[in-house]
Amino acid sequence: STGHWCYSSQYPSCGPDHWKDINHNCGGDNQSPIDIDRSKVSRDKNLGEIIFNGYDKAPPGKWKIMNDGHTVLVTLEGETILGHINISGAGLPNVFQAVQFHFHWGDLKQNGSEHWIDGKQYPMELHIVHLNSKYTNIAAAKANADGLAVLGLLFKVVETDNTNYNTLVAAMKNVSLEGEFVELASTFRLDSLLPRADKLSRYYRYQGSLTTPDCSEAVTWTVLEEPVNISRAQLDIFVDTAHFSAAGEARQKMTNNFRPPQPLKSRKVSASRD
Ligand code: B30
Ligand code: ZN
Repeated sequence: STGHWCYSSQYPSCGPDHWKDINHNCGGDNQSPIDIDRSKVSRDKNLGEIIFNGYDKAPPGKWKIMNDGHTVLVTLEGETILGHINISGAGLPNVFQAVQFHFHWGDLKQNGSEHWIDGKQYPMELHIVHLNSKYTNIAAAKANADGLAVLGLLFKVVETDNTNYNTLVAAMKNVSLEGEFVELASTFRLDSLLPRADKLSRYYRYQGSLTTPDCSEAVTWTVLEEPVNISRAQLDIFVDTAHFSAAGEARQKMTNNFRPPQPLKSRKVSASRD
């Protein structure tokens, strides 16, 4: 079972150090996230361009944003959506359908990415979760090493707002407590959340896991080298608005909802061509 897991910013007694006691998977040899040591990655010529399908238009219909008590996530699933937004290429064994995206962040003083590069943690990380189209749901996909492809995007703080994030930032206040959900004011092009189009061909690839319990080792990870720009003011809205706690509970800010880097063990990290 996934029992009663948490981040140590909520309760130290159920934080990442304890996850392996709650779910055996979390102590496995293929866990995520990792610190990507660029001096040790090997270039793999099979890692071509990521083919983004449906990322370039705002789909009809609605997207739901929710606070699930450990992150804020937007679900992309739904009759009109599933099958229209997907990724392929990039050495992936199939077409992978986008099902949801969510964030991991720190606090006013602490960076909050899950993946690190060369010993450096970034302020925030976006995960766009994709399901191998040969499986019909995440539960089935989780049981297989080729089940999921997660695209990880690191953030960098810059002076000016990234206005492509305005819809999300504005919605945070409506999902400040666990269990709250609303429809977003509008859908948008998913590629508007990414770095510039000419920066998408450089990425790192390795085989890993979900970064939360049950820590299923079912994820082909793609971590883009180029960070997404966001302003401090926008990042602070993530840090200040969301709570781990539900209505009627003692308020606990949702901060530092990241798992620290896990041992690489015998795995290899590959880099795409430029
Ligand atoms: S991650 O991208 O490795 N951080 C799940 C998907 C991606 C990642 C972690 C977990 C996932 O689907 N978990 C099972 C379903 N979740 C709901 C959710 O989507 O995120 C239930 C749960 O975890 O208890 Cu909150
Ligand atoms: Zn995640």
